[in-house]
Amino acid sequence: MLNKNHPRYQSLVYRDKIVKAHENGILADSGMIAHGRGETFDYLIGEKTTYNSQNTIDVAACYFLTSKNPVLSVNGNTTALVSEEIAQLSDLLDIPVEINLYYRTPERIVNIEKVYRDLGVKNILGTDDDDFIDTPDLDGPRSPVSIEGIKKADLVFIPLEDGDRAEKLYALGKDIVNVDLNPLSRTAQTSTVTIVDNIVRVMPALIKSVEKYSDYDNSDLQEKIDKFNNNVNLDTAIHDIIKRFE
Ligand code: PTJ
Repeated sequence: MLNKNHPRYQSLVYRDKIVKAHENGILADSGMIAHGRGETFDYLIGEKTTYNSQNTIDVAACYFLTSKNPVLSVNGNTTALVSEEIAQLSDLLDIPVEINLYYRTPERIVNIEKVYRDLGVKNILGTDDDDFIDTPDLDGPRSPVSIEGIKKADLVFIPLEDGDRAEKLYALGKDIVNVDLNPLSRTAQTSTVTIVDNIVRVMPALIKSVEKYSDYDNSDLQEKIDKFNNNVNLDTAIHDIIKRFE
C-alpha cells in the first residue's frame, strides 16, 4: 500500500506500475534500469513540462495531423506507464499501435497485445501473426516491422528507446517523433521531433494538443512545423537543465 503523504508519492505510483508490469510479463528486465535512468533526467529537468517541451508537443501534434500514415510503436516501458493514453491517441487519430520490442519474446508480445486489446485498440500490429519485413541496415529484434504498419508509415512515434532505429527509419524518409528524458541519447539526437519530457506528462498533453490543432488549417499546422528545429529544441532542453544548477 502506497502512502499518499509520501513527498514522492507520484514517483512511487509510477514505480509501482513498472514493478507490476514486470510481474505481469510486460516489462523487460532492463526496463527497470531504463526507468531509473529516466527518473534521473526527470529530476534534472525539474519534473515538469517546460515551455520548450510544450511547444515540442504541439509540433508533434501538427506532425500527427499532417501525416498520411502515422503509427504508434510501443514497447514494454511505454505500455507499463501510458497504455491507456496510447489507446486514446490511437482511437482519436484512427491509427495503429505496433508492438516493437528490443527484448522480444513470444510471451511478452502476447501479454502486451492483451493490454491493448482489453483497452479496445482496433488495429494492433507487430504480433507474431503479422507479416514482417526487415528494416534495412538494422540488426536485432527491432529490425522486423509490420508491412501494414511501420513499413508503410510516413510518421513513426517511438517513445522511450535508445539505439540506432530512429536513424535507420529516418534514412527511409520517415518522420520520427520520440519522447526521451535524456536529450543526449542517440534516438533523441536523430529524431525529427524529440520531446524531452516524461511520457506520463507527455501523453495527456499530446492528446489535448491533437484535439486543439485538429481544428486548424493544414497551412497553419505546416507553418508551425516549418518554424521548428530539433537541434534548437535539444539545445534549449540541455540549457534548461544547466539553468537549474545556476
Ligand atoms: O520493451 P523492450 O524490450 O523494447 O525494451 C525497452 C527498453 C526501454 C528496456 C529498451 O528500449 C532500452 O534499453 O532502452 P534504453 O536504451 O534504456 O533507453 C530508454 C530511454 O528512455 C532512456 O534514454 C531513458 O532516459 C528514457 N526514459 C525512461 N523512462 C522515461 C524515459 N523517457 C521519457 N519518459 C520516461 N518515463
